[in-house]
Amino acid sequence: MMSKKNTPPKTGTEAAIDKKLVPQPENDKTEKLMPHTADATDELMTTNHGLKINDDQNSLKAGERGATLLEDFILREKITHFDHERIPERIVHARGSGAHGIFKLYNSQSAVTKAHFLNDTEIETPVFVRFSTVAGSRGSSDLARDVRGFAVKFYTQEGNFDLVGNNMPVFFIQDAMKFPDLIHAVKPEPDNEMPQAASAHDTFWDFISLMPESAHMVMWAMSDRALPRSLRMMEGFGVHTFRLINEAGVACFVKFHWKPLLGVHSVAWDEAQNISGKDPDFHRRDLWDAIESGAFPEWELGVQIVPEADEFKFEFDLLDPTKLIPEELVPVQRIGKMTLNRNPDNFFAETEQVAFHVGHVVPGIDFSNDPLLQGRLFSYTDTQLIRLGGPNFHEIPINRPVVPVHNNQRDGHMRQTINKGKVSYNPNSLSNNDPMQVKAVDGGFTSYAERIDAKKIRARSKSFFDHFSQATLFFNSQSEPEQNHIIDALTFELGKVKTLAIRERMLGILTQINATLATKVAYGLGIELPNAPAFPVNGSVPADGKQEDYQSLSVKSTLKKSSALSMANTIKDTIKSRKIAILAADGVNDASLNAVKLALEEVGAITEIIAPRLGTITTEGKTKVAVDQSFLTAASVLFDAVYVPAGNASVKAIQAEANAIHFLNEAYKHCKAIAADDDASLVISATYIDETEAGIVIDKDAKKLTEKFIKAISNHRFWEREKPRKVPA
Ligand code: HDE
Repeated sequence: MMSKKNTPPKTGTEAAIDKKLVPQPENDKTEKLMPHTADATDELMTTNHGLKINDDQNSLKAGERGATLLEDFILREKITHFDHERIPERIVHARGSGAHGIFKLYNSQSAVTKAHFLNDTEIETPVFVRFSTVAGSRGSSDLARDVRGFAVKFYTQEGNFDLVGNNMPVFFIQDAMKFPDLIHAVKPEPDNEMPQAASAHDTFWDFISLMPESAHMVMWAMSDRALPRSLRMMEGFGVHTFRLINEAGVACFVKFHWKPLLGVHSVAWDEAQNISGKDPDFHRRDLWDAIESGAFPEWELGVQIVPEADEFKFEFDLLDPTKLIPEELVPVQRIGKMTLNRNPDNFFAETEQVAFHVGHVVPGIDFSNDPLLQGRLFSYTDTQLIRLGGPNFHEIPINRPVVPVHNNQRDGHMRQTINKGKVSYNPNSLSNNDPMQVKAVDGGFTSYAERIDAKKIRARSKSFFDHFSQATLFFNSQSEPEQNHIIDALTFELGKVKTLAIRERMLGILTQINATLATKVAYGLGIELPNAPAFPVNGSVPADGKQEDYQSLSVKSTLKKSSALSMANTIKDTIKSRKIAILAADGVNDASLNAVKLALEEVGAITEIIAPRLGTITTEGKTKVAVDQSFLTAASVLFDAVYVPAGNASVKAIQAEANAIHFLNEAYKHCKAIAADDDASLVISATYIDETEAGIVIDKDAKKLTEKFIKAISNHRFWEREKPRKVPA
């Protein structure tokens, strides 16, 4: 029998058909349209032109000790390709992590939109999602204090729909004209390129302190929302108001939401800074591991629908991206579920080369006149031209729609399609006018015929001038610990600002939001609270700026609090995929270890045994148990909770291990659930842990202990423990 090695290499199409395709094909037709993946298993090594390679270890030389010959085309091909392996990183959102999945609709939305994938509950729409930070470079830490990008590409049967959103529902600026300024201000300062992936520096706060419209977003960015526990535990928002259009042509406004089924959870700032050192890939790893282990992340797609007739019913302008629609005013209807169930095969080919664009819409979805959205409609294609090197980036496998593409666009860098025939224009008679344009009734896209009758003008609507009422609403809606975290974050960030005038100006903004907030930050900064400035702030308007662009109206939100804005009100009913550290050593008690470990795993948690050294530990009952990590490689910040089982020798060893005591103290400091067998309380007494506090579970009875421990872990954190700040670690 001929071995596989002797069979000729497969053609690209053959290779594509027997591989996992991207995204999963649904039938032969889409399969042929789908990108090729390559899997070298059991294949021969060739050059890029198909020549079989005989020696991949040595370059061609003039004798064993001689110079390398220019003739070595194999070496040159390999090195040349290597020299060109990098492409420019994204100007913003450079650091990202991606995953494949599917979207399934709960019930038809045909009353409001004609988009097929939102009409037919039978359709499973493939999706590719890319999560990102905004400010840092590709290699920066996942745990920077930052907004997270939440971009979803739906590969629908009517073409690709991209929902390119963030994990915060508003934005810093109202007009696309200011975006380059915002990004220049937040990026590392251009003289010394510092600091990386951080907003805690002069240029960012200089700009922000001069832009009162950013006040609401600043509250979000300084809140724990900027420090997600996991990408799987973040909300997502389309931010802008979009339009939905139904079959009858009736439009309504819509805000898109993603609601994570695991709840919305964050880490502490001190923890985030530690994680950045211990595991800068923390979020990327968490997403990857969850998908590999079958704990597929899920979000429900939510919509807030506003009839066109209600456009002017709100205290704010629906077109203003610094405003959200409180859920108390317009409830979020959950219309479908997205499940991420497959990791990419290749980071570069998929996560790096994916090109999102707010302008990728399908019939039934349209834009509003939000001036930020309007600017984005230009930017996303433009940026791909430089990043992906030319106009054919839509042919890159991850960007291809699952439906056929036919038009008269031709040629350009790296064209993949081989268009047949002479005709590349329309109208034509030589090819029967093919490809033919499509009537609206047959699915051709038509823009919503919004009536426009206006003068050309460079100005902002006065309805955009209320800059503070929703910033105040957000702050007032937070729990006390969440408010304290915002105060701490602002004190930290402004504490890193060197220019006193910037700090003072920012305090002026904070006084407009909440007096206590401003007073506490001023105290932390050791400066006097300035008299609340009425905008425009004196001296804050650029010399050539128009006064009215910097005005702020004094508007009070009628709504005093919105419970959806606080993470304290999130779902806390699961410990699925949470990571629990079990601190053990030789002599650990079998029952005390196994009962709790099994019970936690049964409800979907992941446990790891941390011991003084790697290898195995021997239990009291003489069983050998594999150690997952030693105290050298593990860190409490990478876990959600800690358990210390009984067993005399083990307890003594853990008590004597400085790193174990530090581990527990740190978990305590970060307000995590901590449990110990009653017989392990010697360990607890060597720490700062106060056994009487919430989230500390000590029990002799393993069953009772597990019940209480599971409840405590699902609560995520016990922020009330933070106040006394007893832990110096
Ligand atoms: Fe983006 N944004 N953005 N943005 N944005 C980009 O496009 C831009 C804005 C968002 O994972 C870039 O392909 C302008 C708001 C995400 O690949 C670029 C303005 C929101 C991602 C760009 C905004 C976003 C980007 C850089 C103001 C939340 C990552 C690379 C008018 C609703 C997508 C790229 C991914 C990426 C421009 C504002 C979300 C330069 C001009 C508001 C999630 O085109």
